[in-house]
Amino acid sequence: MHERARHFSTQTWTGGVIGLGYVGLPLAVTMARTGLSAVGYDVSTERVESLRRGRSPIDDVTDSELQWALEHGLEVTADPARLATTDAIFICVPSPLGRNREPDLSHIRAAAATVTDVARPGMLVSLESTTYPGTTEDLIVPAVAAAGLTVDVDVFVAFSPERVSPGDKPTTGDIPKVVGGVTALSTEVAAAAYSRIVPDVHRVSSTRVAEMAKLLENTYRAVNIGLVNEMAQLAAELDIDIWEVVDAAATKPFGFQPFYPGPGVGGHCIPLDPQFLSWRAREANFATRFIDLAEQVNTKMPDYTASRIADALNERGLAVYGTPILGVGIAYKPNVADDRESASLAVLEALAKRGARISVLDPVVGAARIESRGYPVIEPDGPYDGFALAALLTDHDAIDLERLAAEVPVVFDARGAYRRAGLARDNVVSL
Ligand code: SAJ
Repeated sequence: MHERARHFSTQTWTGGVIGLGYVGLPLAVTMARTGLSAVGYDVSTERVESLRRGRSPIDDVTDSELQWALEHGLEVTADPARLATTDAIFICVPSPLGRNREPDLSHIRAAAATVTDVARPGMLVSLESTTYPGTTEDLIVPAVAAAGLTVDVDVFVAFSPERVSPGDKPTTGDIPKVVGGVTALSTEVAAAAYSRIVPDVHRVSSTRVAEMAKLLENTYRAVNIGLVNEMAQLAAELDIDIWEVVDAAATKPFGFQPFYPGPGVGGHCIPLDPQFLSWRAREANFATRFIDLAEQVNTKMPDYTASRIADALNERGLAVYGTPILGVGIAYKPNVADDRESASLAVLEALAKRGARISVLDPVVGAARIESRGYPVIEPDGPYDGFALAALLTDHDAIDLERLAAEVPVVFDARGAYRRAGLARDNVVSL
């Protein structure tokens, strides 16, 4: 084993994390929990101040877990120079899409510039942000070269995709990690470091393989969600219950993974990550038809959902225009407070455009965020009267389905929640 790999494998070292969001903060806390030291750096001084006070900005790290880490080797700072004291730097910054759906690597570039300022001999630098194949070679290798360091001589460079699924367990420390270095030796050193943080490291031969593996994981989800969303529309035409169909198919113990229809695909991963691949493919004059078709189907789901809600009103002699509708759940998926890229909001916008009078109930996202989106707030304990229809768009566990169906004349269930809960109500219409 190379001396540097042995160092990461056997010694107590300090890991630096750039970006203390839903990926970086769990990683920094996990390092402290495994007995390593960690320096977490974020450009946001208010985020750093809040963290220093033991206030976690993300659901997957509790305040007490953060406080424990702060007392056991985690330092949080807004001073990038502190990263110069670390042995390894893990870049966990956002990688959004730009206005024309092209990769926006501005955060990764800024982190690379920080690496140039603080990198020193012996360091490992690992990029975790989701991006197109080739990014680590294009941006991180030049950054360490600009610091006068040479890969495999005095610095090691790798890519290791994050696999955090907000709101779902297991957490960072329990999920296998793919690790690919720019060279075999960088892979060995990176694998040695990550083996101290996660139980299961899967080595691959290059950063490009690791970058593409992440995109395949999420493209797989986007395409299969698109497939079941198209099946849902076909099933509705054939007057077949798609939820019953999926449950039946899911009894097959092999060769089938259930995906479920919904009002569309939200969050900051599934709608965006496949676009990194299709963007890179276009550069290679390659058409990624599955990605593009899935995106077409998924981005049309909010309008389709709104039209199905309009049908449900119409069948009861009601127009959308002027009708009070209760939007239930604006988070992008159940049991998270995040409403970024939420399809639920797109459905409500489509209904509001048709003149519906929308109010919103979302006990997880909370009143302030609902109001910031311009909707009147309905408190979790109600009352829910005065609405002609409730549109159940994100089915948080905290939502009282029975009360909703008892107090609102019609519930449009876009998530199959009533069926899953075994609640048969004749005033519930499903997607
Ligand atoms: N959705 C459906 N039908 C489904 C599954 C999901 O409509 O059958 C919708 C959800 O409601 C949500 C969107 O798709 O709006 C994305 O859902 P998601 O479950 O993929 O949740 P994310 O984006 O928070 O997390 C995903 C991770 N999820 C899982 O593996 C279950 C994983 O793909 C990545 O680790 C993560 O994105 C990421 O950070 O890339």
